[in-house]
Amino acid sequence: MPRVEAEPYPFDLDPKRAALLIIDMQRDFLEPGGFGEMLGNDVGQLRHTIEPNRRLLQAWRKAGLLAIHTREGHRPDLTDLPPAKKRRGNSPTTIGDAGPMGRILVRGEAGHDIIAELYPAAGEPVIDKPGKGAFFATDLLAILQHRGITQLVVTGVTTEVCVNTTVREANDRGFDCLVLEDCVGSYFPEFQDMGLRMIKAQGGIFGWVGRSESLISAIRADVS
Ligand code: TIU
Repeated sequence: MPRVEAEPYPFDLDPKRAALLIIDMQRDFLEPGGFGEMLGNDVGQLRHTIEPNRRLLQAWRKAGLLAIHTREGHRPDLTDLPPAKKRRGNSPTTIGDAGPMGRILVRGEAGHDIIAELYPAAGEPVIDKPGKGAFFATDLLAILQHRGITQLVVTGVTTEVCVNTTVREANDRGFDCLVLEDCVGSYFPEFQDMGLRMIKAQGGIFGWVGRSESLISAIRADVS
């Protein structure tokens, strides 16, 4: 079993039981004019995550392993949008309103889609989620169970919001999560740091934290 350098101690990857879960690498969070910017954030802060994710996804696919993508967003009629989420932020523009990449955080709009660099390949499940966690109101758990997945390598944005929420949900459902620090990003450097420390503290209370280079060398060594 490939051993991946990680904190608080090495992560033993079982490739047959592992999936890469890429959280919300959508134009709405990474490009100007979308949901991230609407919330008052500098979206440029997240762009350093694109290249390491691209390299990892390429190596992961080459090893024949399962990759799953998620997207945060809502139905065009907004029936799955909690009124509290619509109101939150007190912004003049909110979810469902028109923006330069289409209606903000609405399924089917340009801004809701995954960035070109990490676009899902045929056969890779895409999970549309209305919340921050990828397990809430989705079929992710069923998909993972049907494939016998017990380990998740988690990447994407943002570290302290959708990545952390998903890792906590996964942990309570019995999954081992390895979060890759160079492949997750936050609009706030201090939240990036704390978001990762919260996962690996107390003996790995929610999971492990590692880096993509270590995982890529472990999977390459395993397939060669
Ligand atoms: N605002 C923020 O940091 N994140 C989100 O709203 N969604 C995700 O993290 N995907």
